[in-house]
Amino acid sequence: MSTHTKESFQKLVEEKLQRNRRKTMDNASDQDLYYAIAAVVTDEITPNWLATDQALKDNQTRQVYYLSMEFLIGRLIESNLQNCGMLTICNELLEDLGRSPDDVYKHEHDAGLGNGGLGRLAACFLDSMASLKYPGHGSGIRYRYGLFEQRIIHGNQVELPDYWLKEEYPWEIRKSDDALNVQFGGHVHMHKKQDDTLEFSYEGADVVVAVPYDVPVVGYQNNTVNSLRLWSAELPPQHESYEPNAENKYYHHLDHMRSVEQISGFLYPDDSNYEGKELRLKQQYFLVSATIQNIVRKYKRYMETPLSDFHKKVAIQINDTHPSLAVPELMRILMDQEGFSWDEAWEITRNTIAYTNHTTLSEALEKWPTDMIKSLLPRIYMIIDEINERFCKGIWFDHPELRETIPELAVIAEDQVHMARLAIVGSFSVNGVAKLHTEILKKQEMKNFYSLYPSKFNNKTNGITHRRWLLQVNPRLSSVITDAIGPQWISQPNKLIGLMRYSNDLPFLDKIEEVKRANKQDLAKVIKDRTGVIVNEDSIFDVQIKRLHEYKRQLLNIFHVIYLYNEIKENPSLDIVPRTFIFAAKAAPGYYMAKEVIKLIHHVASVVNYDKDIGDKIKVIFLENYNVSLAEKIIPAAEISEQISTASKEASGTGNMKMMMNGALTVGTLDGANIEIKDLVGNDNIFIFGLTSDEVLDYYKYGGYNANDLYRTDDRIRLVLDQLKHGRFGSQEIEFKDIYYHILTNNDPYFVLKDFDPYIESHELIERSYRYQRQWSRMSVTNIAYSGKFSSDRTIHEYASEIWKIQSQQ
Ligand code: 26V
Repeated sequence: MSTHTKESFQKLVEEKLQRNRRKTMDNASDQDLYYAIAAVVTDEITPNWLATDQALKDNQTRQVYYLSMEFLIGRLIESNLQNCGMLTICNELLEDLGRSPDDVYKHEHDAGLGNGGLGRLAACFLDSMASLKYPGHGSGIRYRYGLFEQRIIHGNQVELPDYWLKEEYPWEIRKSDDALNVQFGGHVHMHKKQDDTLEFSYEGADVVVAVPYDVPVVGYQNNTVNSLRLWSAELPPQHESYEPNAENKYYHHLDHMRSVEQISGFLYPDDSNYEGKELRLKQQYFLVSATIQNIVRKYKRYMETPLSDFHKKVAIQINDTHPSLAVPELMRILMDQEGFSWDEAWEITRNTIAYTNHTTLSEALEKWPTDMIKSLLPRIYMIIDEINERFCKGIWFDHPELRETIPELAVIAEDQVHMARLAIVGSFSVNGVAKLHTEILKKQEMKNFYSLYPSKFNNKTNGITHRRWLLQVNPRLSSVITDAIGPQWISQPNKLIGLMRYSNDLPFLDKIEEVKRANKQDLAKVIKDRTGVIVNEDSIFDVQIKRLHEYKRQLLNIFHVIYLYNEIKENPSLDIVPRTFIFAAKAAPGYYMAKEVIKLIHHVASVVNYDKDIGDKIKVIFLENYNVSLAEKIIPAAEISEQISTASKEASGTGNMKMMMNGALTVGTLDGANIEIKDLVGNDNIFIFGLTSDEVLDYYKYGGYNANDLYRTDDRIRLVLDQLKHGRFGSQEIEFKDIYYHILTNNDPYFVLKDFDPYIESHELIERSYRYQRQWSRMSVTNIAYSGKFSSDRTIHEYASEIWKIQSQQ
């Protein structure tokens, strides 16, 4: 950890300004300062990075690799400064110089290499692994374009490419020496060897070079630096088919180059309606093949034990099914390159790989057409086919009771490879991400697999890094907490429970209220700058920020807003506690309904925000381009956290945890981790409403719900829906008939109308509670106090001891 003083730190920054930017403190721009500070931090990190790596080699340590198509790390400048112990002096220095730290740090473009929860979870896990000194590394793709940038034009979402690498990215180091080849296409040849075993070779494959870029993952003030290795796809140096003189060859060459570089070109947006796109399959194999070859190479270089002990030294966690080709790829390498028999290779593979499931939405489950895998990855297909054969035979002979279910279990069925089934069969652990989610996997979605392998299934409730999501983003609250209970909560987040002693302490509650007020003022400024709307700083800040999806039910939220609007229009003197409804969400570019909802929110906003009868009783704010950095600004100011998914659909949710930790109260369904929040804080400190997951699942199974009945019998619902149909929000040309018809003709598949009444009631209770500020603040403190459980440190300890069997390197 750094021992710098402000003066010595300033000197280093000046040196970097001079050497790297040809500037002095006097003429340096904010951007120059950003790069100079990042360079100082890099110097600080590097010796520890080398030492962490060397110690793992010296100690022959068992390690884990977290494979993920997404790492939504956001900005690193502040967290790296903080974790090296230099954030405070850096902020002070900048302020002394009359600079705003925010203006300097915002020159780091968010690394938006993820869609949402799954990618951000991977980033929180990296932070916790390093901060707890676990030997764990990330492996992902260095997409040249991250998740699209969102602009809103006349209420419509427009997507722009996110070229995050336009300026130099100071944290990465290109490691050309460690580049590896990944092969696509071609043909497989079989040869019988003298001992009658088969040998496989490939011919005519296209070779793509995987070049790693390493990003340091800095532990919190503990001298540990792990790695996030991001792979970039490039053409081999002397591309064989290229003959400089032939003109058409030149164009062919350029074409080929483009197609290779596409592999790490952009991140696919998740529209949860799974589409088997060939380029996405290429990306997945590219990640998997480069990563596994790399792990095997490293093992052979540094481990003294034979490769047959691979699974004793290596665990590979796959983040959803996206990297599940790790199963056949490890088999391929062990058999075709390292000479293991099928049984030996299978033993190693099955004991190396562990799989996390993040969704039960059947429409999101990955399946690839067999023809696509066969032509793109012929050898991998042969291996999957063999895995499937052996697996199905095993059931037939050893589990006659499951014979009937073979079509639902088979890895290959109806000309498709089912990736979740491949991942379950080829791994030693299958985990869900919250208690309810794991139960649904065991009892419903994967029940036959559960009866086959009961001991593989386990739960690991998600978590978030409290170092970023509390300590870094909410310095005011952090210092109030530290003043009350001391700084131990930073390394032991469960200590936050000590705040319960202050839940009735009036001076403490005063401070909590002051903090929230100041954070709300900060956010109000951001809102004003970005939207021009002035919000009432005394209103309830009611926040729903997450990917836009029908199951997350932003529609229910905006229906509530419309209902309130109608109530006030009906009775302009209605005494309500003012509210600011804050939304931020990206919709997948091809997801029509999601985009309609964004448009609706905007049109409601433009009616409500400028209606004289409404005044500042209600404001509707949509902040565009939701990303990690925007979340960091909104969350500290949130008072109500909207977690209103259709029960059974949200595997866990992690935004719920972030807002709870910052003192917001949850209004939510009994879904995902909301249930575990409720179990901790008790019913009095959370607003739970709506159908339970059993009720939802029963409706799906047995029917019995009729949305049209509700439309007919509930005047409030009918009014809202009719307003959509008749263009009350919008104009002649812009109406929301499609939403109207979608709900009524498809029988409201996400139960928006069914949960409308209990949701309104919950909000009425929220309003009554908010009027008693003291009581509200007590509830808020209770939420903060119990949020320690949702630190990803707890989650990572559980993964480490129960799945990975790795030790902290104390
Ligand atoms: C699917 C696809 C399909 C095709 C193209 C790209 C793509 C990208 C991502 C996905 C799956 C997304 C699944 C996901 O994000 N699940 C969320 O995981 C969170 C962390 O466990 C959890 O808190 C959320 O409840 C869950 O929705």
